[in-house]
Amino acid sequence: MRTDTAQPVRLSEYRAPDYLIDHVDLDIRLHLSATHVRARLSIRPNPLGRPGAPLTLDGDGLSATTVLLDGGALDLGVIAIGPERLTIAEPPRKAFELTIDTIVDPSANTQLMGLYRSGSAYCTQCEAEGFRRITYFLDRPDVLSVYTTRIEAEKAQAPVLLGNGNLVESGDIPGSSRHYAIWHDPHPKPCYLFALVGGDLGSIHDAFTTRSGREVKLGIYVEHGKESRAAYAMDALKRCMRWDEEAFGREYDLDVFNIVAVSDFNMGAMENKGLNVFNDKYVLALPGTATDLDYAHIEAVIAHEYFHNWTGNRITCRDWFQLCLKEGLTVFRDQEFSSDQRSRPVKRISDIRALRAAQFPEDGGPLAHNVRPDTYLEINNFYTPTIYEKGAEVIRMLKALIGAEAFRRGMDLYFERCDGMAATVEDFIACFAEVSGRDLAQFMRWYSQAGTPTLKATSAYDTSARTFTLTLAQSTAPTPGQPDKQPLVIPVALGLVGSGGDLPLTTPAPHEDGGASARECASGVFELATETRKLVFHDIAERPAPSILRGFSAPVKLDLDSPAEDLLTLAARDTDLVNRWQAIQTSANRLLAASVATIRMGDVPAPDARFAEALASVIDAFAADPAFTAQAISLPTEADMAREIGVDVDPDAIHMARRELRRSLGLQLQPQLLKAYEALSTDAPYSPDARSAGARALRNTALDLIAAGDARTGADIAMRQFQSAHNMTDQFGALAVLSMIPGDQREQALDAFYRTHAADHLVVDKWFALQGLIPEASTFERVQTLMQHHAFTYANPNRLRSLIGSFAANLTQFHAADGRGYDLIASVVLEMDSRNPQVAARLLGAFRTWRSMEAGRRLHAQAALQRVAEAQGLSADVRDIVDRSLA
Ligand code: 0A1
Ligand code: ZN
Repeated sequence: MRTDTAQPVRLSEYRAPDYLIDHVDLDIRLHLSATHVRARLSIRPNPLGRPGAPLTLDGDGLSATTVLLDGGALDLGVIAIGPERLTIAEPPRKAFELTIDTIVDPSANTQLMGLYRSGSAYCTQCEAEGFRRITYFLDRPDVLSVYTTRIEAEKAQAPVLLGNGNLVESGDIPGSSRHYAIWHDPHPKPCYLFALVGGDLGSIHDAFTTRSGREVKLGIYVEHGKESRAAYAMDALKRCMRWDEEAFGREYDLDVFNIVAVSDFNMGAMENKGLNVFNDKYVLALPGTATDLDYAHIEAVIAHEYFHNWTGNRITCRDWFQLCLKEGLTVFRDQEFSSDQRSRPVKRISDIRALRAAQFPEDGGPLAHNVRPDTYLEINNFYTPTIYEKGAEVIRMLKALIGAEAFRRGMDLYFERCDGMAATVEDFIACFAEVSGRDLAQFMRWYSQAGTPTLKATSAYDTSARTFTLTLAQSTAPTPGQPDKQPLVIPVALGLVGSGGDLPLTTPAPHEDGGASARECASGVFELATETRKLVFHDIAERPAPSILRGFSAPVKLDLDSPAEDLLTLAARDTDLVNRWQAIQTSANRLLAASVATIRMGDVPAPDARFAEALASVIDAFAADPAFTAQAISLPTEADMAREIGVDVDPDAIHMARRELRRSLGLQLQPQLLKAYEALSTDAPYSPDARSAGARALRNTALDLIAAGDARTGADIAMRQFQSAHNMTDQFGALAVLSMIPGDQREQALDAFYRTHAADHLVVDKWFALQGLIPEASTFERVQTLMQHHAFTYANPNRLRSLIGSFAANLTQFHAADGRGYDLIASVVLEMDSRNPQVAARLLGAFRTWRSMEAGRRLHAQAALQRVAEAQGLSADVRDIVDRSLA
């Protein structure tokens, strides 16, 4: 394991590799604890590198049994071999071949990086730096090679042998119980996209004909007996293949596309060329085992990995600083796909929620970093919401700024110009600058400046002049290492909502006071590129309610001076559904913030009748769009409130304020909620489509609010739903409601659920997760007891995340006033670190908001972090996170 002495890697120090590896010929003989790897590497000096430089190949925990140069043994004085590198001081100045034999132990690999075992299968994970755990290599994304892989294994143990690219040969090995398969991938790729799988797996097969008429064989490999659960993933795969042809003109480029689902995986999935490996939770679904949300995630992750074939694989990253080049862009692409398959505004709302829940706290805390970082200690710690989700927001803003048509032309140019390259963000942005004729130099700051900007909007209406003046101002608070911030280019999509709908946006000419360009007025997207900008709208006959940042046109915090009535107007009438939802959220945030303050003064908050009325009208109109209604009546979460409050956070006061608001709304709105609940009840067979899922979402959200208002009524309905449900969405929705109501009924329902689903690990994960989230003091003991449950294990990342990860996301209990929540997580991180540093480091990220807590909690959090920091032999992963968290 790499330990905590890692040296920083800096973007400014990038140098082209001194050597290139054109061909990689692998012969991998799979054995449980001693797999033999022979790598034949065709190496040549890079004309762009330093002539005569030593050749240093990366390793991680390796030892070589043989090293041959052009078939001959190497002198010990010429070569140095250690676990972390293999160096040849004076390699030939012309092309040569290096043959390296290594032996690795997949069964002992608990880090799940490199070659490891998941269940009874062999599989690999090489991004970011896992290939160096298989063989010595130039493990960097700008070294692209053509791979041929021969895989050999016991036929009984691994009848299925899969590799990248196309299958060229397979057969038995005469006189032995073993067999082999040879795979060839004609597309040069970096080693992080290498993969192999060997195992006794079930599979389903299908085919896809590309628009140019090529047939691609599709296969999804799963545990035996789970084949029927892969059907939805297969359907999603075919839909996203078609979509990429239509939306981006991208066709698939091999004869086969295989997906393998494994249950031990550090992340969601991996886009290895032609052989995607998935965490099985993003593949397996049946109505009785997966919720609507699971189905939506499967669709999105299948699409995400598939879309990487162009954005990531055909065009890869020059170095790991450019990670957002593939990840932000590919998230943007999968979001667009899901929007087209489902409801665009509802998808946008859930993406906004996710961004605020995960990325905003990262950007506002000690782990804040640029969308393109300048430096890193451990690259595995940069698979973050900032790289992924904020990275996608940056692409979305680019599209808003230059328009859909120029955006598409820019993408076309990028695919044409950079195909086969290891590219940079500059290469990408240059394509859009070229097609749009715009100078995007300032836009690049989105990549190099961390922190969430605040956009402050103030407005004034002049009745006699019939003008409406909107002043926009931006500011970004300092982040670690960046005390001074520069203005960004912020696209602000705007509407002025009058009594009869949107008012025309007419301003003076651009150079005049309050002016804007014709393009801005026509598109409704105004650019804030300086610290402040004033916009004056003419011929405004009545005071409008400004709808600012429609569609959440930029990843900023909006500070609005709009009066409560304006928000209610928007909640009722904004043509932009995202802002209609946002107006309700903003109203709720204001009420909740006031309640928290009241509670902390020792008083009782008063209910707000107007807000309840606004929600009542939203619920009354549910039939038009149940999925939207479900989002609209879901109040900000406790974590949302903590973020809004920002400093001196008291989770217990937040919990009380939210509980009180939900109690009063649940009671007042009970008739409307019951009506919607009943109206949406159906005996129709389960279908995961967006409309049916939306109906279930609203029913479950309504039930949740009913129970918040009146626990007895809610529990009765939930129990009935729990017992009669014929799909997991309804069953788990009911269980989630019951889990919030203390008493025997809850325990019985939890027991019954476990007994029914004990054999299904993905459902058992849900059972663990639900219990870690209960906002009660007894949850601490419950979690400790569950850690002794025979189904709990540190060895499986999903299982660890389900119980411990959910507890770490439980605002009141993780941040318990006596610090025991912090201690528990710190202890689990330390326990986990020697086994799987990536998962340990990610869990430690739960502390990212510790400085925003009130003083008592802050001290406890700091002490827990210090305990981690002082531990001996920490991994580089945890060392990096703990040091940044404490800095
Ligand atoms: N590139 C993958 C994410 C990923 C990154 C690292 C991994 O190592 C354990 C695994 C997957 C994606 O964006 O889906
Ligand atoms: Zn990705």
